Amino acid sequence: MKAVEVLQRNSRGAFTVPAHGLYPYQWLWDSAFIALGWTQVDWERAWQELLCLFDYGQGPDGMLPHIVFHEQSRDYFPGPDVWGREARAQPATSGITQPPVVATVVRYLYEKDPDRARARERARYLFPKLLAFHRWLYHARDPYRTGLVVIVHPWESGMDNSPAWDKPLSRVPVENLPPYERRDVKHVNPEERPRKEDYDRYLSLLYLFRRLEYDPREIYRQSPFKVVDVGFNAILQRANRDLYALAVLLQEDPYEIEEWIVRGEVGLEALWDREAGFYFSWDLVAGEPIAVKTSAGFLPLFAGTPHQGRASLLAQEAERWGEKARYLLPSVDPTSPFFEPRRYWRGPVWINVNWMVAEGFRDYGFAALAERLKADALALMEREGFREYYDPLTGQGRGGEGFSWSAALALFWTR
Ligand code: 9WN
Repeated sequence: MKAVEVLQRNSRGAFTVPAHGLYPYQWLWDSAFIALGWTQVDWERAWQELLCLFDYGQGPDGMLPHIVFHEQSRDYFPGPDVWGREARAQPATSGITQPPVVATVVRYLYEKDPDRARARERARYLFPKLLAFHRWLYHARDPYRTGLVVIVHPWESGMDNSPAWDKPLSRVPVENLPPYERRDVKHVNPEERPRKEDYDRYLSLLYLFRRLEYDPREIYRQSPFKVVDVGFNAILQRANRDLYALAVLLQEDPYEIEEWIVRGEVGLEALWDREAGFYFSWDLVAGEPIAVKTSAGFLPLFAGTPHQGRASLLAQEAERWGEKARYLLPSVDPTSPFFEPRRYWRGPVWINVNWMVAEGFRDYGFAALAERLKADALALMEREGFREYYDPLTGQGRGGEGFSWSAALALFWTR
């Protein structure tokens, strides 16, 4: 199937499901990448994807949920009944968020849409909503104004079962859960998905947040999983820069955003581990760095915060990963004991990560490496189709098929 056909098949009017069957709703960061793909087919449809996300998903406090449950579906668990937020809004949503890449995408749409009147109108409409989302992130997740926000659930990282979450997640007490039936393993080989132990803890966190009635202050206080994710914060830092640029272009006051950028840069660079020569996430509950090398550690390049010396060390690190893995960029250091080439976020290549990291390397002048990340991503998709992820050793496609953000980024990257 062609990339554009994948998007058309997964389109549900004004939003796009990440994969038919496996993921039957609208996801936050998926929609942002997907909108980039739609720009190559239909600019109006690209804007609709984002309008739909904000109009139906955003809460009155500015929060953007990781899932908007537009339709009823028995294909996915946990659904709206488990989250228990139907009374708050229709359509119902989840009660946690996801990496805030959306401001970066809105900036791109605003700058490149050939219909200037539409671009201005839509960007003006979305700007206060983006601002409200970023404000919510700081209020809810950085109450002590450190410049970095925490995630309270592995799903918020978008890199759900990254080995970086193993230790912090192991501290989450498993509740006496109501019996549940996973649907993901009906669509995908269980060896390519998280384990039952992980799901029990994902759900235990969900039920805790539900009992706390999704009150952000209580969630921040009581969540046993509280992590400063380097990937999430790097994406936020980049998004702040793009939001700042939008503010200037739209003649809005950029002062508040500037403050986030200044503090975010200091915070992000404090996640650099000098001994390892790499960026690590931080476990706020244990008060220690999470010394596991994952692809999230390259994302500060996308944020533009490292100085050239650190960027060079990251380039050398990527080259080392590339000696071991046929295809860049594995989600976990392929020389580490955590590396599992087939399982979800524990080794496979993900197209969206390749795109963000390649943008970063290109901006820092590592053109050959950026090209390799792109060429590898395109080769994988050419060979195996638009899969959710790929084995970095063999190139074999894994997880969902007809995956929207892979198709979208293939279109966008070859524009
Ligand atoms: C939970 C939709 C989402 C992506 C995430 C990816 C996966 C969901 C799941 O699918 O997560 O949000 O049920 O496995 O990890 O990054 O947004 O494509």
